[in-house]
Amino acid sequence: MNLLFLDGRWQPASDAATREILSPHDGRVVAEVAEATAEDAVAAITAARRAFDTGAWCRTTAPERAHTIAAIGRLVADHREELAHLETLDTGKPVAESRVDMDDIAAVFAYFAGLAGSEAGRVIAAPRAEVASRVQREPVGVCTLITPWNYPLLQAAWKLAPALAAGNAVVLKPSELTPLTTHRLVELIDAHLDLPGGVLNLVLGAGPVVGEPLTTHSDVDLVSFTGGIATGSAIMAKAAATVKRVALELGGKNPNLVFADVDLDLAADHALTAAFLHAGQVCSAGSRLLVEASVHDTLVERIVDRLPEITLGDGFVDGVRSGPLISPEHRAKVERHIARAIDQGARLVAGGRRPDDPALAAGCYLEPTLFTHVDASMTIVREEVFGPVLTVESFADEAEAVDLANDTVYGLAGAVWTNDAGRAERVAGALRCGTVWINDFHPYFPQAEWGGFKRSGIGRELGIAGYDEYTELKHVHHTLRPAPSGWLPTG
Ligand code: TXE
Repeated sequence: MNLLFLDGRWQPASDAATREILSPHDGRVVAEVAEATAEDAVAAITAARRAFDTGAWCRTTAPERAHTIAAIGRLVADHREELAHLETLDTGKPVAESRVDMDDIAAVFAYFAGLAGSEAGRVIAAPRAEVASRVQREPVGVCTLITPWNYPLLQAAWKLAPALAAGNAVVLKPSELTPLTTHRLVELIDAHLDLPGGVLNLVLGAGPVVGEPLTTHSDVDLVSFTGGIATGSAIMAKAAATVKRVALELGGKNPNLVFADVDLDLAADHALTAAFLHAGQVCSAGSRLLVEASVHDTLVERIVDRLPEITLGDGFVDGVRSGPLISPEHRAKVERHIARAIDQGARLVAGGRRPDDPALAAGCYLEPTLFTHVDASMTIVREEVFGPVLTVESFADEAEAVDLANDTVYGLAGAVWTNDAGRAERVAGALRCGTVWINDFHPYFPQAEWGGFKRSGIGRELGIAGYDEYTELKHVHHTLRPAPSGWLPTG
């Protein structure tokens, strides 16, 4: 595991440095990986540039590329158990969830394989006779793909599948906290498939070190990043100097609106999943529950009643519902959020502390936490916590529900629970976010675009737009019977 993949070859970091990967469950070292230098990142970019410019991949036919992308999906399916095991080792999430991730990843590659094979451009109705005009899609060039630690291989797949399908050369950089599955996938691709050297490069290392060339080097055409808003906006600023294309997914502060007419048991069940799945380390986590005032107390009670069902523990143990947070630093940040919420007057109804279980003492665990009596002036309601923390507010009517929901700089996702179809559609239309669930929370599939309004990001992943992100449009105007331009006198 302790090698980088540069220009089709496995090699150590140029200064031979390595990094220990720690289990968030118990802090033990689970792997040692190469820690790239900035020079390694430049070498990866240079290899990708050469691979792109010599055309070994980008000038293959779309069906040929589709064949390779589909084969990557099958590799993931064939190695599902091994990859799921690594993902749980790295992230601490229950292995059942890691298996679902692997199934989703295989589906993502299958989807983009299909899309690549069917992309044929567009014939234009030209305004002049004897002109054949078409608009075609071409790859952008060298793409750097920077991914976070919460869904490591899934996020990599969302970027890698469309980028390769469209014919780009890529440099993939997983989070330094969770590189294991991405590393393994690149190994599998290298061992089983015939990608030309330099088309796919893997750089492991610290964001600020290797991230600098990945986001500023003049040979990079596009940066696709998923992560925090601070890092994302800094990347955008850096990429601006060389006018790179940027695609950013920067998380959310996602509202989950519950009206009084719904089955409250069902709403409670989904509110818990929305907020606490993967310890709340989900960009679309339903971290703000907005409840119609008449059922606020009842819904809060039902949620509190079911909190003990969220069994914390080792992701490899059957029956465990939630793992730890990703790192001691991240848990400390979530704990600071909790302390500040209490200072600012929020009422702590449940959780807010580390579990007593001595078996979990070495891990980054935190109890599922519930706050009521919060409002939009509080940091806990405004900032992305990215941990197991749910806040509950109440609203009087539909207009107030929408106002509260939209009162955020984020706009990734949101949900509305009601049995009134008209209201459901009105609210779905009024929410300023990239995904709205009606009477559900969290489902996604590769056919539908994913991404944020407002500061949740720029661009889309998945769906047709997720493929288009990695393409340039070219208009080809073909005059079939060339004649003088008409600007200069003829004859
Ligand atoms: O993310 P970073 P962090 C949010 C969440 C979390 C916060 C901070 O709120 O609390 O972000 O998490 C790489 N140039 N999300 O600090 O820094 C880094 O190596 C180039 C939301 O872990 O954004 C990693 O590969 N790259 C989110 C990736 O950026 C740099 C998922 C993400 O790290 C870099 C994760 C730099 N200067 C956190 N600095 C979501 N949208 O789902 C770091 N990186």
